[in-house]
Order: sequence, then C-alpha cells, then structure tokens
Amino acid sequence: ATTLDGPAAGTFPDGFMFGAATAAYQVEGAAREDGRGPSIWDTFSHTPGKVAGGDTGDVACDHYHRLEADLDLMAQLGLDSYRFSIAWPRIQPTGRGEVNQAGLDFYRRLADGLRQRGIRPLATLYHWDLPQSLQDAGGWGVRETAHAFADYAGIVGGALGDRIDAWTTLNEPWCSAFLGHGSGVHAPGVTDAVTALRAAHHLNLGHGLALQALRGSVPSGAEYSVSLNLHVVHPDRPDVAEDLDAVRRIDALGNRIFTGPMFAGAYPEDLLSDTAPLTDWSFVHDGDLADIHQPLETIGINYYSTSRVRQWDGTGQNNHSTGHNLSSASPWPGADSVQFLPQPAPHTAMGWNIEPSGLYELIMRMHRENPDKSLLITENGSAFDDTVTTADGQRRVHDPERTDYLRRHLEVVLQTIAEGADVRGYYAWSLLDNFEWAYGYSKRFGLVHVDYDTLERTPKDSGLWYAQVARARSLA
Ligand code: PNW
Repeated sequence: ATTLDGPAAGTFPDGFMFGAATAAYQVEGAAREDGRGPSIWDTFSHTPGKVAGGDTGDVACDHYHRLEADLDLMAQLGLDSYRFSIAWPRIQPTGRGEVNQAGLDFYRRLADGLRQRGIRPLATLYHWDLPQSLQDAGGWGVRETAHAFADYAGIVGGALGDRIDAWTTLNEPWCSAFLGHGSGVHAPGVTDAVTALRAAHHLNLGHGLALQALRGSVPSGAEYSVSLNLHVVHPDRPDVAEDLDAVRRIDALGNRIFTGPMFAGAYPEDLLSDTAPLTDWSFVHDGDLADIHQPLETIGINYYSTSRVRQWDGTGQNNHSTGHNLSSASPWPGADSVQFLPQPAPHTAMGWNIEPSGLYELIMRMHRENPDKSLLITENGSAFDDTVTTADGQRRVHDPERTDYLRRHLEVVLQTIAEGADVRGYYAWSLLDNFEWAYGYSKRFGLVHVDYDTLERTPKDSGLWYAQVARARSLA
C-alpha cells in the first residue's frame, strides 16, 4: 500500500540517481590503440555474417577520443551518475599477467572527469568483451577464466578504487552464457547447450571471486552490484499446467540460475533436474557455491520487455525467440518443449513489446525476495527509427515514442518506491546511439543521436526531456 510518509506523488526521493549507461565495446572505438588487445567481440564482428551490415566496434562512437566532449554532454543532460564498463582487454591485453597502464589511465580520466562534474561513476567490470586469448584457452567454458577475472578485478580495484565507489561485476551473465554459447548470436558464437551451462556457472564463480578481489583492493564503503537481465515470463494459458511449467523452466534458466547461487548460495533443484539429461553439473566444485554467495549491497535490474510462453505442440518449427530470433539454435538448454509466442503491439524497433508493468513485477519480486538489498535499474530503454531534421540551422530529433517509453517506466519506478521498494537509481539505456551487438548500428537506443559519418552528437527530444526530469526530480 502507498505510505503517507513516502515521497510526494510524482517526486523522486532525495539521493535518487538519474543516470545513463553505455558499454565499452559499444561506444569506445579505438580498438587497436594504446595497447588494447583483441576481445571476442572484435573477432566476432570481423567474422562475415555475424553482425548486421558487417558493422564492427572499431570506431563505434569514438568515445575513447571524444571523452571530454562526452563528459560535457553528460553534464548538460544533468546526469547524477554514469554507468560505463571497463574493457578488460585494455587493462590486460591477453587477459592475464602484465598490466597496460594506458588502459587504466583512460578510465582514471573518465572517473575524474565525472567526479569533477558531480557525476557519480558506476563501473561494470565485464560487459561481454572477453580478451580473445582467454577464449582461445576455453573462455567462460573453463573455470580458469573465473580466476583470471578475479585477478583483473583486483588490478582494477587497486588502481581505481580511490575514485570509484560503485562497482558492478558482470553485465547480464544470461546473455554471455546463453546468447554467447547457446544460440550463438553473440560472441564467441558457440552453439552448445552444455558449454552454455558451464559458462553460466563459471560466470557465477567469476562474479563471486571478483567481489572478493574488489573488497580486498577497494577502500571500504564502496557499493557492489551485479546487473541481471531478469526475464518476466507469462503463461499463454494461465489455467494450463504445461504452460505454467514452461514459465517455471524459463524462470529457472533465465533468472534463478543466477539469483540462486549469487543471493542464496544454491542452484535451484528444478534447474538441476530439468537439465539432468544434458549434464550432471560436475563442473560445480566443492566450495564454489560459498565463493559465489558473497555479501552484495545491490541488485542491478536491466529491463526491456516481457515474454509469453506455452508448451510447444511439436508441429512446425519451434520459436525460441526472446527478441533475438537470429539463430535457429536455442538459448534455452533443455527447454526445447517451450515455445515463445509473439507479443501484441506496441513494439520497439527491436520487435520487443512495450510493457511497463513487467518492470513493476520485476522490481517488486526482487524487493520481496531480497529485502536486505537495494535495487538499481541499471538499464531500461528503447530503440526507434529516429530521423534528424534541421530547422533554422538547428538539428533536432523528434522521438516522442522514446520519451513516452521512459516516462511510463519511470512512473513504475515511482510506484514501486511508494510501495516500499528500495530503488536507488535509474539508468537510461543508452547515453548514445551505439553498436547494438548483432544488430550493429542499425538500432538506435540513445538519448543522444550519433551521426556515424561525422560522429556528431545531437541530444534527442527524449534526452532533453530526461534532463528536465533529472533537474526537477519529478515527472510532473
Ligand atoms: C542489453 N535478450 O542486451 C545489453 O546490456 C546492452 O548492451 C544492449 O545494448 C541492450 O540490452 C539493448 O539490447 C540485451 O535477448 C540483449 O533478452 C539481449 C536480451 C536482453 C538484453
């Protein structure tokens, strides 16, 4: 129930952070500069047929060279916080050993530039750009990668912990494990169900070991989180047991495979039995669950859309789509009996349905299940086919659908806060139009438009609206 002493209707609580997010490979460019080594996304994007239009992150938004201007842009938008990721291959070009000072220097300049402008840095250690040398040694399919990740975390924490006090270990390990190793639509492009499950476990282990390394290297008082793209899954026929079981299976593979070990110290029993025909999970060693289940202040929620599932009737071709229907291989190991159904309009340019109530469900569920943790919406946003117009020499991007998307999701955030959820901030995805993974530059999520010929930035109408909200701290 709404409390009377809660924030005034329509007003965000003091200290609530309005932010925007990016990821290193999606914006930085400068892929071969200052000692950066190759990552699995360099390899993948340079492999013909993997990314729409043959696009790569070689240049991207050239953020690496335009850091000062982009920092000024963030200040202009009135951001309280900026969520970015650190490129592991800039810090350790081969993923192990020797540290590349120039890489650390870039993120030191970024963190200092943010702080000088009163913008709090939130650093993600891993947003999908695994050093290629580690992939050559087995990648997330092998446990050594989790240990290498912890070493990297300790290096970064030691070098930057004096100026960054909010840290996220992994971004969306579901995507790394299952789009990277199940459907293969993301790097490294593997399509093997067991490797995908092994990767999920080694990502969990990497999260726990990295947290321990960060706590050992960053001054106390910092806040730690993980960003999960939790799935909101509804049954097609709520009164049919098989459809409810389909929801349970996807909840296990999409959500509880991470929240179980990370927040409760165990893999769900139903996940182990659902996947028993594929693997006995002997890659989980004694002590791993204790290593994974570390104290954690904050859950980062990345939310875009909802899914609707039913039991597949076995005819035609099953549709494993979660909005990434680019491969016939499934990102859901052992769930071949589950069918994903098309969702009703409205949709974004990704084909994802717009459903703010899904964010409500997710926040309230995480709040209920983890009353001791605070929450951050670490990503939420939408792609639309924007067009730039010029009037009186002024470039404008009219994107009312994006503003509407943001407004409706922010209304939900306010509602959950009024109902007691401890939501501390909201990060729009994304600050800039950028390299949208398998879709290349064809999908635009930015608050700020990027012209990929000139690299000119133009705040969209939605960005200007967001700046107003951040200033007023209210949606009124
Ligand atoms: C997230 N899905 O990706 C990522 O964190 C961002 O880097 C990305 O640009 C953004 O969302 C928009 O796509 C996702 O299939 C990719 O469920 C796929 C899914 C979800 C999130």
